Parts: sequence; structure tokens; C-alpha cells
Amino acid sequence: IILVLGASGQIGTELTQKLRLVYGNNQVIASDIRVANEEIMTSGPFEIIDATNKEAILKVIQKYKVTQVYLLAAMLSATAEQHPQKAWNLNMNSLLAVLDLAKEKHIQQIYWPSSIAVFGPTTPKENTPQKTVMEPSTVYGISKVSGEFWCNYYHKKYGVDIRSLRYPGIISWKTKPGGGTTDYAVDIFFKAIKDKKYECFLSENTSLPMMYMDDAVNATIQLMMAKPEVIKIRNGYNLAAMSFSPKEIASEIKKYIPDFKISYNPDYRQKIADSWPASIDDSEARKDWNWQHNFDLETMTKVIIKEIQKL
Ligand code: VAH
Repeated sequence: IILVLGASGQIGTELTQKLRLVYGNNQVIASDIRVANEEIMTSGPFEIIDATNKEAILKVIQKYKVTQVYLLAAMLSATAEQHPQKAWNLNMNSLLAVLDLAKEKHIQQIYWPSSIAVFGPTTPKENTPQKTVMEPSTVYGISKVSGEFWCNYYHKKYGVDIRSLRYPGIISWKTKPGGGTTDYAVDIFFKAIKDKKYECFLSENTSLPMMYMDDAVNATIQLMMAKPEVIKIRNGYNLAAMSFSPKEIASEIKKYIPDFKISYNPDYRQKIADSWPASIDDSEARKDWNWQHNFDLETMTKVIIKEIQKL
């Protein structure tokens, strides 16, 4: 039985939907601090859980005999800069609660997302390697790099089967993201179709590692299904699919909406984006458990435009 913490979020929503498709609706308990979308609420069990409350999580684990937890509850980079203490509390205490529940053998396996945000201004920007300098300059990045070291510690010391991926910016159309720096790449599609124009909060040549939601969800489930012996990295696999700048995604959108106009008005999120790599080397994931992305900028743009126009 699987419990998803943070099932109302951008990734949590689509991950829950895919897990229910793969394992069956009643095998996947969705939970969040707030209710989820209609489909999540009606297609299988749902529980309101504060992911930082270990006792509350344990109660649901015992109620449904949960064996695996996917912890997607977190506060993302832009919001975390506005509420540092709240972000640290949510991002760290939810992870430590779930790690302890695994150490105490209440659950057998954990998925916890890390992020390219673990890298900072001193990290090599191009083709960033799996092992390199990690000096994050954002609250979110500090929580993710700390989380990575805790995951490694609990695996080495207590044998906890924790698995993790350093997600790039994730692009989706079904669920709006909340509070991320890469969220411009989601919003731009909706604004291009609705208004034929978009004012971007990052500068035009800000190239960032990105991935279409379907690739991120499939990578997550593929990692959790892999045999333990092939998992060589327990703090967070680099994961990549593409990199693009606002200028590049705008010109791709123009192939479908020729009179689309983009303007640039960088705000505080520019500093966050500038601290992150431009591209990632994910050869370890491709080697250890056959990771392979399916969507690049062209194929992703084609799908998203088509799907939003159907809404
Ligand atoms: C954010 N989407 O923008 C998240 C992610 C690498 C970006 O961490 O905060």
C-alpha cells in the first residue's frame, strides 16, 4: 500500500494519478494538508495529514497498512525565500518524520525528491556532475541539500531504503505549480493561449534544466521499482531531460501561436535562477537504472499546446 504526502501539489497530483493507474486506486492513499483536485478526491482514499506530524502519519500508516511513502510535501524556492522558517520546518521535519518511521520499521521504502536547487553559484554551471560543489544560496536549496545528507545517513546507519531524484524544473499543464522559480515555463503556455502575450519574471537568456511532468513521474516510479542493488546513490540522483531559456521556449510556442509576444521583467526570482546550473549530467541514473527521458522542448510544447486548447 502506498501513501502519498503532498498529493494536492503540482507533482503529487500527477504522481498519485499515475500510481493509482499502475497499482490500483485503493492501493494508493492520497494525503495533503488541504484537499486535492476532484479526480484525486474521488478516485481513491484521501486523508488530511500535516506531513510534519509523525504521529498523524503513523496513524494513517497503521489504518491502511502502508508499506511505501512518497513524500512530495514541500515549500518551493520562491515562497521559501519569503517564509524561511516555515519552509525549513515543513521541508525538514516532514523528511525526518518519515525517515524515523522507516527506521522504526513502520514502512519499508521512501521516495523523497531532491532538486537541482542543491547546487549553488560555486557549482560548475554546464553539465553539472553528480558529485560536485554544493553551496546552495536559497532556503529551499539549503533544506534539500540537508535532506540529502539525512537520507544518506539513515540509509548507511539504519538501512532505510530511501530513494531520491534531483528534479529539474517540472513543466505540467494539468496542475498549476505553487511558488517555484521555474513556474514561468508553465504559466507561459496558459498566457500564450489566453492572451497571446506573457511578461516573464526571468531574463530572456536564463537557461535552466527542465523536464516534462510525464518524464518526472515515470522516472520516480521506475526508480522505486528498481532492485535495491542497482541503486548506487542514496542522496539524490541527478535527473535531466532538456535545458531551455525563456527566449527558446517562446520561439517554440510561436510555431503554434505566431503572434505570441513575450516581454521580460526580472524580479527576485532571477537571483534564485542565476544560482542554479544551466544543464545537468544525469549519466549515473541512465547507467544504474536505465533512465531515459521521452520529451524534449519540441515534443513537450506540441503536447501542452494541444492539451490546453482542448480544456
Ligand atoms: C522551484 N520547481 O522552482 C522548483 C524546483 C528546480 C526548480 O526546485 O522551486
